[in-house]
Amino acid sequence: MVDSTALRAAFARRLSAMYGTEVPAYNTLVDVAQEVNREVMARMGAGAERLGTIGRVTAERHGAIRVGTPAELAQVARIFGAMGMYPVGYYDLREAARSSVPVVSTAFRPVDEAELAANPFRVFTSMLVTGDRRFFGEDLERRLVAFLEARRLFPPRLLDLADRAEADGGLDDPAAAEFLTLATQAFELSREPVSRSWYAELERVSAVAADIGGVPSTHINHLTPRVLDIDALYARMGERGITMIDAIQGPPRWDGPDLLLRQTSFRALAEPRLFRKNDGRVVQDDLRVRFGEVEARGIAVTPAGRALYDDLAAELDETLAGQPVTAGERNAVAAKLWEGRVPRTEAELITGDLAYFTFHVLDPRPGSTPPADLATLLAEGWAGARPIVYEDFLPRSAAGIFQSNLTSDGAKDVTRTGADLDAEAMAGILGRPLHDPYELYASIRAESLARVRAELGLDRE
Ligand code: OOG
Ligand code: NI
Repeated sequence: MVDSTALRAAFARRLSAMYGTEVPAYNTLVDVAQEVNREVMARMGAGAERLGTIGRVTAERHGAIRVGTPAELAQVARIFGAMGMYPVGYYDLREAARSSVPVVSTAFRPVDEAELAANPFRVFTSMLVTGDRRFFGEDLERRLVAFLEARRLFPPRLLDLADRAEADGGLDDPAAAEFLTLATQAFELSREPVSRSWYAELERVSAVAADIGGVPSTHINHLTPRVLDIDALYARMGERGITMIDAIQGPPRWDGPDLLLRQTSFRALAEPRLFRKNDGRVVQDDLRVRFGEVEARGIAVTPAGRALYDDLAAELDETLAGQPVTAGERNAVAAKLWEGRVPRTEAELITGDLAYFTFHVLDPRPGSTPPADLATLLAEGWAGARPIVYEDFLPRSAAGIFQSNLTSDGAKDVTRTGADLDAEAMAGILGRPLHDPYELYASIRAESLARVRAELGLDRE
């Protein structure tokens, strides 16, 4: 029996091998990330593994896919469900992006502490909102929906195997091999010709809409390795001849704890695709939609920590509004802001309830009575704390990633009203609960605290 954890780990490896053949620059990114990770390990020793073992970090990837309809999204949920990946969080990129990104998104990922430690593979998944009048007029929506409803992204056999795997907790060897082959194939770049006029019509509205609804299949849009020092990686990619976008998104580099998520990417590469012209002739041209991205993950923050982060990001924007600054200058201003407002130690993040940690007993001292409150347990060395890794995404960075790879701004008619589509509606489409990331982190923290209290006998009368 190949269980859901093994299926997920194998799928991440298969996808990585496939994407490396399709987008060779991805392999360079993975090589450089691993080189940097080895150096950080050598420099920092055990400290380098504070946010995950080197085994986890080396295998760690996130992917991104984009689908067109609620029915397609529900199918994606079944395929990932087979691999122990569940929808977490709701991101509305229609609002977050300056240009035309008509999608709402979630991320499929493991939710338990042990599953995350075994393999945290996650896939950022976006769905086109065809009913949003700011992007699609009635006539275009009708033709778009007809096109999307006529295509089949996932073969019925793949969905059957997925359902079986989810019901039984895994698949036998031959079924697992078949499932992995079909699942990987479903995300390959298709060689089927694309209608040139249809693609172009959608592209005038949004390059993202064309990438999703202009073609008869879906594909993995990027696959992102994790690196322990993203600034070192950024510098080195330039030396390897790969031009990155001009910034690292997310929190600045500063000399306090790493929080949330920092990401950077290289621009989408021109890939050859076949187009069918209106006269029926098939020609080769290229499209720039797929890119490479890399990320450094920090500590998960609480709602209060997140509000602080959002405030600082807004303040940074205000401070720099209208000033042309380099990425380095921007980082320097941001780091200063952070130094004034974000605690510099993990202990203060805990007492200020700004970030999530798990707790474990360090020194049970049989015979003596432990203090009842967490702060004293930590201060007196009874218990220790370990940071919980941020497993999710940032809407602002996601919008930035979409944006930096659009070939045109598209057209968003802000005088029209958008379609209502909130987290609850998304859960309905998925046909399963949409997890709240904060609740997941809080419950991992609460479980660890309950273990500490039990071990120290604090719950006894
Ligand atoms: C997804 C962009 C979001 C991230 O890392 O924030 C994303 C996409 O381009 O489809 O992957
Ligand atoms: Ni990404």
